[in-house]
Amino acid sequence: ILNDLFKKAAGFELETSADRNSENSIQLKINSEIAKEAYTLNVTSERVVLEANSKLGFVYGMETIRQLLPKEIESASKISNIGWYIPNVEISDAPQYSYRGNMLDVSRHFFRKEYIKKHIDRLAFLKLNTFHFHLVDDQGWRIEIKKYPKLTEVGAFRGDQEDRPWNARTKNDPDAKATFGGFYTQDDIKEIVAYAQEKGIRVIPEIEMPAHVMSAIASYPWLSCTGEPIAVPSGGIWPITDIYCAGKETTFEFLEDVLTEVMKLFPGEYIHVGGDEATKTNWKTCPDCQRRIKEEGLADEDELQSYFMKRIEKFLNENNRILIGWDEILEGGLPEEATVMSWRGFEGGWEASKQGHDVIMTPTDHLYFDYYQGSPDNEPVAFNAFTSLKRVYEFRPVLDSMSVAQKKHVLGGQANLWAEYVPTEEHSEYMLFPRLAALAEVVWSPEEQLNWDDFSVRIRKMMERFEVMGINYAKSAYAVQPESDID
Ligand code: NAG
Repeated sequence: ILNDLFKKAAGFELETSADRNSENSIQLKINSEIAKEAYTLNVTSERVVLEANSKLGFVYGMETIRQLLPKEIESASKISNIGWYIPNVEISDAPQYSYRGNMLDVSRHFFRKEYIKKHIDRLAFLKLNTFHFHLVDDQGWRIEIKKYPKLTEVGAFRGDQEDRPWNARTKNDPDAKATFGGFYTQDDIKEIVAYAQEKGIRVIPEIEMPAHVMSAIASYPWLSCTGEPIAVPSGGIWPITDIYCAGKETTFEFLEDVLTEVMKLFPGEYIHVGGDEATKTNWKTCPDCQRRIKEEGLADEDELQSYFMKRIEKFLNENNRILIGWDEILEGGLPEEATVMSWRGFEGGWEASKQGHDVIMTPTDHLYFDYYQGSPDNEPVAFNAFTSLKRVYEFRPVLDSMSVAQKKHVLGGQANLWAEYVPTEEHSEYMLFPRLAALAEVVWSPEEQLNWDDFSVRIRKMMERFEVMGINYAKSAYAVQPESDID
């Protein structure tokens, strides 16, 4: 990490040596008494000593050294007249929560592999540890699946005919009109996952089901109840009634094939399978779905979704993976080992943890970064709701009303950037920064140390560094902070 930075910014590399007494050096020591992920950093006028007991501990310590160095370390300008000093400090540090994440929706708008890698660097910079890759949604299927080539031949591209805000990019580029989209080849995915691993970031793929899958049904209409052809839609369409058929066996064969390829590409324990916002209108009239309900002795369509998710969970568990789903998977009964991502407030997380399930908190009120960060009068068009920097900072993963056992099940928090209104990579930076820094602090630091007044001063310094890093952060995060009139 540091070598790369020095090479780019200063034009020299650090020398490595086994000499323990050398001055003006950065010493790395393995210390078996230090907890996993923790590190200590001791900077005196003689030397810098970083101690840890795991790769992650060293990575976090390095990122701290990086942040203590002058901000010019972030530029690629080969500056020669800078003294690369860092302040004398004594730090003993470790994360509070084991899950510190960010989700990027690359379906509503596609972001290139190069940008994804850049984004992963920035997550590492903030000591976040999880990148949730939302690869499937109505507006685009973004991952190559060899057995089903149409998923990306057809499902990764959409025609944008209507004049809607989320069409901003294609509107400005008429040539892109008919073919807006893109996807990651399996080689791209391997490259991204390997890159992330190197930086201490795990990647969790999300393969949505049973709804939010119009891109898949457009590619293979036999996946739906009616089998009728549909097109990949351009914008958000609610309620989401296009849904995989839960009655036909072919749906499950398809999903198991897809997940088999996905699991080969993503070695981590978690696979996210969505589960949100499934309107079951089609299931109500589909003879296959109704037959399934009868045969399985299910009470209604909610229990049919639960049957669906449980079947997928069984398959994932057989492959030693853990299922994550949005909090709707509580309805009709949770799969046995599922981890729940609580987005419609904290309630789903409260309930799931009560039932003994692990939980990741990602409530709309604090962590939806597709919402406005300031007054809509001064901000580019966004989803019509509000998540100010301060609101992000006020997020706490656990609730006072939770028992000790429930609190233990809360793994951490995650900010979600849905991309209906995020047509470009630059715009995604705008929505993510500086808000992501607020989340990073909240999930890393002990609660008693969190202090908005203090953060609000330090974040200005951080924004100066974002500037050097070339991030298109929201400068308005400071100009406007009304505790909004928007709900
Ligand atoms: C929800 C949808 C998501 C959408 C977003 C907009 C979840 C789990 N589902 O309606 O597809 O993009 O909110 O804020 O958030």
